[in-house]
Amino acid sequence: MADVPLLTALQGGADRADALTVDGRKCSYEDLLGAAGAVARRVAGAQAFAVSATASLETVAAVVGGLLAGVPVVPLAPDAGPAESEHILRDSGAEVLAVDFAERAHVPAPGTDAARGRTDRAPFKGAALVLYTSGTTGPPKGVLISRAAIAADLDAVAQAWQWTADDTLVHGLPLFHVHGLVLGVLGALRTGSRLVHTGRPTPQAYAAAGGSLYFGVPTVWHRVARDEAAARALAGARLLVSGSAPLPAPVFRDLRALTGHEPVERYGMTETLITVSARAAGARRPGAVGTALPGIATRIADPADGVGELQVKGPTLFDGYLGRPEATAAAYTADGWFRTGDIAAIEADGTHRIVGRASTDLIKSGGYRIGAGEVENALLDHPAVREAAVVGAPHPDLGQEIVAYVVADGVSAAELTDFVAARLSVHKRPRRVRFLAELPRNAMGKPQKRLLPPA
Ligand code: MLC
Ligand code: AMP
Repeated sequence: MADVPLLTALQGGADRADALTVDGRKCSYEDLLGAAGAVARRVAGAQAFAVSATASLETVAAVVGGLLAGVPVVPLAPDAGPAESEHILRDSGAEVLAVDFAERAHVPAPGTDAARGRTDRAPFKGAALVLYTSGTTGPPKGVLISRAAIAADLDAVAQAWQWTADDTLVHGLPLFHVHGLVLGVLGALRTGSRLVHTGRPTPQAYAAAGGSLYFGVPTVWHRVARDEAAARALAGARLLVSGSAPLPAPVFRDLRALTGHEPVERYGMTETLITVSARAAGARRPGAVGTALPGIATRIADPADGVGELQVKGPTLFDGYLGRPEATAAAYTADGWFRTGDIAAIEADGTHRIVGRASTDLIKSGGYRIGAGEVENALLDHPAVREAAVVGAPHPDLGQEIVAYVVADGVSAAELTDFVAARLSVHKRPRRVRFLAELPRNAMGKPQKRLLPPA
C-alpha cells in the first residue's frame, strides 16, 4: 500500500505563498516540497527516523519528507524527558533527525515517488507514521499507521465536514498525535486548504487567525468559551470541530451562544483514526459524537441497557503495535473487531454517545492520553517514593487531571511533579500529589484505587 497517493494537494494542487503558516512562519507548497525533498534524500534507506515534533515548519518538512521517501516517521514530544525518549528510540530503532528548513532537494514527481515499496518490510509493515501512545500499564506502544489508513480517514472526514481547498484550517495542537498531525497537517496537505498553525492553541491566537475551519480539544474550546471576545471573533468561521475527549455540554452551549456555531464533535483513537463524527450538514447535539464515518462499522459489545464497549472495523485502522503481536491480537475480538475500551451507546438513528472508559487507568487530560502505570513507574524511579497510585480526577478545564497518591519520605509535591515532567513529558506530570501512610490494599495485597481518599 506504500504507493497510495496521500498528499494529493501538496503534490498537485494550486500553490500560494502562504499555503502554510506554522507558529508565525509562512511557506508555499514549493518551499515545503523542497525542504521535504532534502529530508527524503537524507533518510533514504533508513528503517525509520524520529523527529522532535515542535510546532514548526521543520516538523512538517520532516513528516512530508518521510512520506516522500517511504520511511516511517516517529514524532517525539519536544519536551520528552529521558525515560520517554529513550524508550521510544530504543523500541523503534529510530534515530533523531535534525531538520534545516532552508535545505532544498528535488523530489520525485507523484506517481514515481520514492515511496513505492520501500516500507514493505518487517517490522514496520508499510507504516507511514509510528505514533507512541500509552496503555493502562507499562511504557507507551508504537502504533503503526499506514498511508492507506490516513488517506481513507482524511477523505471520510473531508466528506463529513465539507472540507475543501477553499477552507483555511486553524489550530494550535501538538504535532506528535493524530489530532494535530494527521488531521491538522496531513489533512490540509490532502484537501489543499490553507493551514494556520498558531503555535499554541490559545483563544487569542484562534481569534486572530481568521480561519474557516477550526480544530480543538475540549480544553481549548473551554478556554475559548471563557474568553468572550475571542469566541465572538469565531462567528465568521464555517465549522468548529472538537475531539480527542468529551466536550462538556455547557461548553457546547456557550460556543453556540457566543459564536453562533454548534461545534461538530468527532470521536477517534490513535489506533483507529477518526471513526465517528457529526456532519457539517447534519444535527449536532451536546454529548453526542455523531454517526460512523463512511466505510466504518461500529457495534456495542454485550450491551446492558444499550451501553457497552464500542468496537470498530474499517479501512482507517492501524497495522498493529510495533513489535508487540500479542498486544495487537489482544486489541481485537475473535471475530475481528477492534476493542476501543470506550463505553458507548448507539441510538436508533445511529448517533453515538461516549459515556466513559472501561479502564480508569487510562487518563485523558487536556486531550492527551496518559497511562496511569507509566506515571506510577516514573514516580517509583524517584529514590524517596516507596509506593505510587495515579488516577484521573474530574477537572473543569482539563477534563481529568492527573492526581498521584504516594508513600514517600523527605520529598515535596512540587519536586515529584517536576521529576515526572522532566523524566516523561510535561503533560504527564501529576497536577496534584497526595501523601499517604500506605496505599489501600485488598486481602491479596493488591492496591485498590477505588478505596483511595477523594482527590
Ligand atoms: C508547567 N510547565 C512546566 C511544568 N509545569 N515545565 C516543566 N516542568 C513543570 N513542572 C510549562 C510547560 O512546559 C508549558 O510551557 C506551560 O508550563 C504550560 O503547560 P501546561 O500547563 O501543561 O499546559 P496546559 O495549559 O495545561 O495545556 C493545555 C493544552 C494542552 C490544551 C494546550 O493540554 C494540549 O495541547 N492538548 C492537546 C492534546 C492533543 O492534541 N491530543 C490529541 C491526541 S490524538 P510552554 O512554554 O510550552 O507554555 C487523539 C485522537 C483524537 O486523541 O480523537 O483526536
Ligand atoms: P488517543 O489515542 O490519544 O487518540 O485517545 C483516544 C481516546 O480519546 C478514545 O479512546 C476516547 O477515550 C477519547 N476520545 C476521543 N475523542 C473523543 C470524543 N469526541 N468524546 C469522548 N472521548 C473521546
